[in-house]
Amino acid sequence: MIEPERVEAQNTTLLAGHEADLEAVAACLERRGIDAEVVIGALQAFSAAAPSWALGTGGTRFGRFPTGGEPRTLEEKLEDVAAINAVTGATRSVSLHVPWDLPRDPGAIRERAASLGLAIDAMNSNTFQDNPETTQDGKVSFKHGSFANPDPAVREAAVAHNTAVIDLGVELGSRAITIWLADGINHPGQADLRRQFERVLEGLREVYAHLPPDWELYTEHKPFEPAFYATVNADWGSSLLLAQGLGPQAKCLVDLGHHLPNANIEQIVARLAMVDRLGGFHFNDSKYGDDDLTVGSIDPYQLFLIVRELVAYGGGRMPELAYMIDQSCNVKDPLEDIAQSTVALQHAVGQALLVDGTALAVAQDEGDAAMGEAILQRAFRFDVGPLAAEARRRNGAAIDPVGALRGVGYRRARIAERGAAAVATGL
Ligand SMILES: [Mn+2]
Repeated sequence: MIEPERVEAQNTTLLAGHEADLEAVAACLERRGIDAEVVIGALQAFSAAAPSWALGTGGTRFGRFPTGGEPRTLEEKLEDVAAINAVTGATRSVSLHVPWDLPRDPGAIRERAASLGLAIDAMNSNTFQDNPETTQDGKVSFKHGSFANPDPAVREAAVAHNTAVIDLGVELGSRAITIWLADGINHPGQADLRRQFERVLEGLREVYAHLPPDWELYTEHKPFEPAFYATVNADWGSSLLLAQGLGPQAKCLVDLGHHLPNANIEQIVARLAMVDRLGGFHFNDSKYGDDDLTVGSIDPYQLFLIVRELVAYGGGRMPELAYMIDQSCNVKDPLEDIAQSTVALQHAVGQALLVDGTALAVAQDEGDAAMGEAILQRAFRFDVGPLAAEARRRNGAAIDPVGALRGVGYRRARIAERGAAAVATGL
């Protein structure tokens, strides 16, 4: 737990400089006819969930090098998310992955989260591995897929797991389930492409039928890995077909890393928004594939263009979607990594809010490509740092989140408390 007074103490030495920067930026915006207070307010309202599985160090099949002091239990994971929120003020919920997180007493977890100022975001099911809790203690296996499996007993187990995740989510106060399926094939001829899709849709229909009326179901697409020849829900088109085949409570979730290189993700966002099937977001960045790198660390302009589409969908403000940071860090302290991603998101949201939509529409109607691009870049190149910092400060968080985490010695204290060898469940 990082008490607000300790964060405030970290802010003290930065405050004078911050206030001078903020004043300069607000004056600059005023000359453009923009009220800095409106942007700061919108940034204060923004929050993205932290994933419970990214609080420990990530790894690849080649190795893993733990940070030390990783959370050993779900309760400790909640404490770490609360610590991130203490410095960002924009991490007000946590997304759980079942059965990596399997609370024995969901009511107690819900209360513990609430006492830390956290809500439970979308639930995530897991049929991409065999776990005793999901495979009837090994009676079935997801080796050849879950919903797409040729064996009806396996398909039934997949449905049962997902409905159990919904039931658990109801007890935790969640309102959505995100389903990412590993279903697919590695070899031509291994399964029928069309039949696989039909089976997945049939299975998801059973899960959909189990949804409470105020819930949503998100289908998350990904082109490859672990299936390296043909993945069932490979792209936004497949995801949209699934959502449309299920009903109005089914929407698509866009994970930024789940696209082939050079895919125009902002256009995908615009398409899904156009048909009101945009449900959730998993933010990260990538250079080659599903790299799970820090948000905005590789291509901040793409992130800005994507968030700009969201703001357009929201009619000038960020729409209320299920936002989550989905990343995995192999070398940084995972908490610092999520804090950095949150700051990057705040910057992208701030920049997107500065776009002059009216002038942009005029330029587009006049076919003025140079002006249209200039309007976007004018917003992108503006330094919204002081606005984001002020939003954090007003939310009781840190002007410099990573500096504050280090300043209060959060990791050092966790290593002392949990041990250098403590390893979190998850990726
Ligand atoms: Mn994801």
